[in-house]
Parts: sequence; structure tokens; C-alpha cells
Amino acid sequence: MSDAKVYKNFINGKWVKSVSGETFENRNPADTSEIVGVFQKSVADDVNAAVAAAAEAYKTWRLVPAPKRGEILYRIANRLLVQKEKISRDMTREMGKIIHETRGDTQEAIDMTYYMAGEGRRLFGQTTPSEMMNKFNMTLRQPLGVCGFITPWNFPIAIPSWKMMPALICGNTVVIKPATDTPLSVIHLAEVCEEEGLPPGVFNVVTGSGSAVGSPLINHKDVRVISFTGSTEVGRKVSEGCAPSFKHCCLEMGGKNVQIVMDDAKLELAVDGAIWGAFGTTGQRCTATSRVICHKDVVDKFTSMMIKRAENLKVGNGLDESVQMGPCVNQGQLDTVLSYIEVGKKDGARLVAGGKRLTGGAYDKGYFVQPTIFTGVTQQMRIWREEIFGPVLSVGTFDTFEKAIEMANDTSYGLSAAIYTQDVNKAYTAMRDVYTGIFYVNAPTIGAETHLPFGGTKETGNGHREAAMAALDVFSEWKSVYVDFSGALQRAQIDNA
Ligand code: UN1
Repeated sequence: MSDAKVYKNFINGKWVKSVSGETFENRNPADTSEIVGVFQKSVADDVNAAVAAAAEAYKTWRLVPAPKRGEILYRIANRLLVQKEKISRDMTREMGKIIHETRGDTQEAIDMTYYMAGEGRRLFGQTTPSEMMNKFNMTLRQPLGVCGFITPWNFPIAIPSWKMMPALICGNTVVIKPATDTPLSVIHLAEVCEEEGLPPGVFNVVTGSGSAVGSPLINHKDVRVISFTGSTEVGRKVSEGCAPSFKHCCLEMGGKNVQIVMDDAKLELAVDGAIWGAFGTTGQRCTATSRVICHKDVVDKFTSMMIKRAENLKVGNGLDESVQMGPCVNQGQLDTVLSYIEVGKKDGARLVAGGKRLTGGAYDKGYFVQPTIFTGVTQQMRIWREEIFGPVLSVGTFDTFEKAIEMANDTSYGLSAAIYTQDVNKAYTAMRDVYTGIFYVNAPTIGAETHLPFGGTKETGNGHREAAMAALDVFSEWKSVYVDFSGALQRAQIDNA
């Protein structure tokens, strides 16, 4: 038995144990001898209790004026700001990314919370003329009820807040199942909500596995919205689970994001972008740069600059401020990365940097792998086509701009893409023709801001967007309202024709 802290579920404003009586422990991926915490191994009955609490809380929360809901969100954002360092340090311990980036993750939650607090004074609908005299037409956003969230480990507090804050401002209530690798960040979020007086039942946390907690949440008849971020494979199952009861279903899934480097690109800048895009967060962002396509005239120079930079990245425990890349999140992710490196070699790509698990000293205690670059990657290779979710960059080449666009679009995903060029015509053409949800000019594929829509095309998403005002469309439904003040029956134009 360890003496690590035991965390409970948060249901109806109370911290409670799972009815299963069982727990699971989480270890620090940079030092697996450290237990970060012990969490509830929840089951369907815990989900049922949380959904019942959320359904009950919905009856009153939906009637709280949206500006008042916004005031609570505003206080939550303030408190997150005060707690930022503590939350970020715990996040580095639970999932490994460097402290600089976990501060960014927490900041993203803060930004989203302030932003949605402000939405409480907007939530705009439309007023529009009627076909008739003495009749008034308008649209209102109405909430749906209980929302179920299944969130990933790579942005342990940012992504939950992307889902939670727009849901709450619209008047919904929430049950969240955080990733099993990162429940602590969401528990910190719940602590902040509790401290700032979010009414009991409005936000509930149930920890545990996808099958034991996620599935009952998806299948629950009283849940009206499911928002999921994770792999395309699981997203497909989530979508199928939502279909029979016609739940709103918002999916953010895989990516195989591309950076195009033209022959006129500022190479230093393109290298900066690719290093940050590919190896930031150990390559474990949905938006990570996993493909670079480089004009054949500059590929040798670009590659040699990339190799030097990748080999000099300091890999280690993310709590050390000087470390630039942390470990993979768990053994499974490390195994996936190492197996894709073997696949790349076997398929004939040239391994030019990294390629090995890091061992010796403190490395032996964690899931560390070298920043890895393959060149000569062709469109048939698996490392070109499949999402790896680790620090492995595939570099391919092209000779014409048209070919670059064709290669950029040659993927089943469509989250983020970037072009580095000084040619404004090419930049705009690529912006139009690369079919993704996010596009950057002279900036890396990562770094989305909270007040712009976030999401992707093809197998990355199912047409919804998170963040920005677009998120409100997931968490509200339009009601069209007609007010006739003529005192007589007026028929609509079609009934008078
Ligand atoms: C993700 O990888 O799932 O754009 C989210 C970015 C971050 C969010 C990434 N703001 O890289």
C-alpha cells in the first residue's frame, strides 16, 4: 500500500468514493517510482448518480440568467489564475509535458473561462422582420440538459474547459470522465468550481476507464450531448453510441498535420516552426506537425538544420525548467512510438535523427524517447499516413507548388496545416486549397487561440467546432419565436398564397 493521496469523484457538490470500492493509481511518466495519486475506479452506478445530480441541477441552472452564470465563470477563471502554478506542476507530474507547456495548458483554460464568462452577456440570437404586420420574430439559444464529456490526457485542463465553459454558459450541466492518465487536473478544476460556488450538481467528475465510465455515459438516456476528444477509432464508436438516441455528438479526433516549406521560405523560421510543431508536447498534440513537405531545392539545407536542432533538444523531467521535451505519457504510447520507428525503417525511410528510447540514469525511470526525424518519406509509407502521437517527424519532398498541395491533402485527416513562404499568392492559394479546419501562414501547426473555432475536416471531426462562438452551437439549440400582437389570426404567406 502506498501513502499517496486518494482522490474521490465529485458528484452533486460532494467528494464521494466509487460504489465499486476500487481505485487505480497514476504514476509520473518521467519517474514511474512516483505515484501522483490514487483515483476512483468508477462504474455505471457512479455515472448514474452523477447524471441524476446533473439532471436535477439543470432544472435550476438553466433558469439562472446567463450574465449571472458568467459571473461565476469569471470567478472560476480568477481562481484558476491564482492556482495556475500548482495546477501546472501537478499536470507535469501526471502526464509529463514540460512545465512551460503545462502553464500554457492552464492558461488556455483560464482564457476560455474568461471568454465564455463574457459570452454570458451576449449569447446573441437574431431578430428579423416578419412577413406580417404586427408580428415579431426572433431566435433564442436554449440549452439541452446534461452534457457528457470524455476528455484526453494531452491537454488535461484546457480541453475539459473548452467543453465545460460553453456548456455551462448556455445553461447545461455536466458530467465529465477525464482520461485515466490525467484525472488530477480535472479534479483541480472541480475544486476551483466548488470554491467559487458553482451550485452542486452543475459539474460532476467521475474517474475511471472508457468501458466502465465512458460507455454508460454515452448510453445514458438522460444525457443529451456527448463531446469527445481522442482517437478516430474510439470516436467512431462514440458516434455509433450516440446515434440511437440522437444525442448531439461533437468529436475531435486524429490528425496528420503538415507543414509545407516553399523554396522561398525563411528557413530559420521554418525550422523553428517544425521543431516546435513536431516536438512540442513530445509530439502529443492533435495539432502536432507530423509531416513536413519541403521543396526539393531547400530540403538538404532544411534537413541538416533540423537534425542539429533536434539533437540538441534537452529531454527529461518536465519540472526542470531547462528541459525542452518530456516523456511519452505512458508505456503504451512509448511502445507505439518505438514500433512506428521500426515501421519507418522497414518501409525504407531514412532515419536521420533520434530513433531510440533514452536510457541510463534518470531516463530508466521514465518513458523517454529521442526526437526523431525521417527523410525520404513517401506517400505510401505508414509513417506518412498514420497518426503516431509522438516525437516522430516525417519529411517528404516536392518540386511544384501543385504537388505540395496534393501531398498536403493526401491524408484521411484534416485538422491543421501550415505553409512557410514569402509569396503572398502561394500563401493565399494554399489557405484556400488545403482542406483542414485550421491553417497557418509562416507559423507552426500548433498554437490555436481560444476565440477561433477549433476542429478538423474528414476523419478529424464530424462537422462541429470547439472553442469560439462555434462551441455555443454544440451546447445549445435554436428556438424560433413568433409573437403576433395583431389580435387576429394572421396566416403565414404560404397559407395565404
Ligand atoms: C490538441 O492538441 O488537442 O493549438 C489541442 C494547439 C493548442 C491546443 C491543442 N492550443 O496546439
